[in-house]
Amino acid sequence: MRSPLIILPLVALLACGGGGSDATGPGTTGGTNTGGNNPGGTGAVATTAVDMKNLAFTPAAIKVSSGATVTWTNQDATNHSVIFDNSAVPPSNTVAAGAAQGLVMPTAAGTYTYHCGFHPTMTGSVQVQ
Ligand SMILES: [Cu+2]
Repeated sequence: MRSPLIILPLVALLACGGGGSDATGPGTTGGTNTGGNNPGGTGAVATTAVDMKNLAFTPAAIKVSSGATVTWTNQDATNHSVIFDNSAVPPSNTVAAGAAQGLVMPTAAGTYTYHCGFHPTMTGSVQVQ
């Protein structure tokens, strides 16, 4: 008569414990966010076109395929540039008002951050998948 009462709590404990540890198992190596299904990501937009507008990169965070060419278009009335923090991507020339420039992204997966050489507060990132 007592055995069903003992078994039920055990089943509940096993179900909770198993689910929790499985969910946190992968992705413990840290480093840059290269996960394809990371829910805590930056909300990167899948596009190869970025506007320089109102002293900001829009969208600020994008994701592209390996080796893609990303084009920045200056919609402002002042000069901008695109300087990647990783030297794997050569810096852009000065992008004059109304002009555009494309840069070839690396083939290695990772998130590459950049800023404007004229306006250090202008920052963005490209996630290469
Ligand atoms: Cu700028």
